[in-house]
Amino acid sequence: MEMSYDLVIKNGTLVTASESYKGDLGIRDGRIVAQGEGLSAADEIDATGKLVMPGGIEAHCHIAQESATGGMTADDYRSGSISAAYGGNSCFVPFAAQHRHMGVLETLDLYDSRAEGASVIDYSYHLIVANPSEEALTRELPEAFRRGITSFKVFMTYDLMNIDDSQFLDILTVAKAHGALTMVHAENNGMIKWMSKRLLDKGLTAPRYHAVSHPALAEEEAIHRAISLAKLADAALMIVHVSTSEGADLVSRARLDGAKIHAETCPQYLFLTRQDLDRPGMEGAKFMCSPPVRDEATQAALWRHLEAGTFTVFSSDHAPYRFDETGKLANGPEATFKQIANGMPGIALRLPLLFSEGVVKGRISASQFVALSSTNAARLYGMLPTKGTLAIGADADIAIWDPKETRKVTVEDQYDNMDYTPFEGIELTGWPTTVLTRGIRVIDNGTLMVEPGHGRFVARAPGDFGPQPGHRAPELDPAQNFGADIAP
Ligand code: DUC
Ligand code: ZN
Ligand code: ZN
Repeated sequence: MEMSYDLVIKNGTLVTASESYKGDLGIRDGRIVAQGEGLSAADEIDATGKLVMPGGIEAHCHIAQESATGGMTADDYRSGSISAAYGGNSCFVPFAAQHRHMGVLETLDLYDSRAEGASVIDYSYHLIVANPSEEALTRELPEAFRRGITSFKVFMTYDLMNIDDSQFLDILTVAKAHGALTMVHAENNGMIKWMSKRLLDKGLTAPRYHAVSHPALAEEEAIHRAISLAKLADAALMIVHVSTSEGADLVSRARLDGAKIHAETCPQYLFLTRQDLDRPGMEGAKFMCSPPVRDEATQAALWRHLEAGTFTVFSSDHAPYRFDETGKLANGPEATFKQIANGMPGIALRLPLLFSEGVVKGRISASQFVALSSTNAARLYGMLPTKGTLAIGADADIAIWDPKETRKVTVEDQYDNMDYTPFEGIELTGWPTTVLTRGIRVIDNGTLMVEPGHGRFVARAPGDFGPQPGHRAPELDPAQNFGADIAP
């Protein structure tokens, strides 16, 4: 019997995390049901000369989220998801941020109310845990897992958010018991506070001192400690937004040793430097994020780690605060670097930046691009094989890219609620032309095709974190030590 399809994507180059091949995709009821040649349907997309890839999964972004000091991001689930879709994403996983006075489940309810009916692409949340109370550890986190929230982030810095090492171990242990993934913002709180105070005492308050106050050593120390804690708990860990070569070296070493350590880096650490913070007046505030952007030598080292596989995921860390009194300038034009919101937008440009500088420039393959932008996030965060791949039976979450189109980035072409982009003026080759979520065109040749609410909540399964390819010390490997480690 001949299969019928709602939609066929014809004549494209299909790219997965492992290979590229010419073929057609048949889609029915929102899922990929066939791959082959000569498929046809009443509704067809001709993808001749285009790349047909799993839609991006943006796994680190801040949407409709208040900071601990109360500032709200400029993007909500409507504008954030539209901007993400224009940037080639068919799914995203923002944060649901617990603040210390809130319960975990209350936090999830709040974000449900913010996302429901608003998003144009599918979504889930990572939970941010700022108060790992007994109640949270024993009752609420297990309940969050049952609701399909299988990852959460903790902070080693920020007085209003950070947890101590033993609380970190508690969370790693609960996560391990459920197959959830702990994520960490790894910077040493004391070093940053100490540096900040000394700078402010000297009257050094401009945005450029933000970078000075977050030394690379603060990241290196915290990543080392986070890896050690994960090893002690024998738990998997994702180190988000790695910004230093020293931090990436530690991750790479830990992976070689067989620890289940994953890491992420972001476009700002590959494309911007601390010189951007030196712009006159408060302009530098546009480039403030934590951890801060570094220097050209660091950019080169992070690219090498990206090429070599140290980083499992490449995310935007979209944290949009406008350059006005609702955002960066909320504390006035004289604010010190401590009083300026940290973060920058990038949800729409993460993939074009990686494609142009990574794939077009020959640093990574198209399959590595798919792995870094979609498949690996789906695997770690419990969405494979429904999302993040072109397998039969997967959701038809697809991005069709024109690998030859060249455009210059301008703020006017952005669909977020921001009034600047830190990537203004960069010329990029390779842009998404059509993005589907569950077989429906969300973006088609520059036009938004769906209403807010097309996006649905994705209840996630436990992720797949390993095994790592590394080796154990022979003395500890039961297959090699002749039973010497087994007690008599
Ligand atoms: N951490 C993030 O992950 N994003 C924005 C700011 C921060 O500290
Ligand atoms: Zn962070
Ligand atoms: Zn972030």
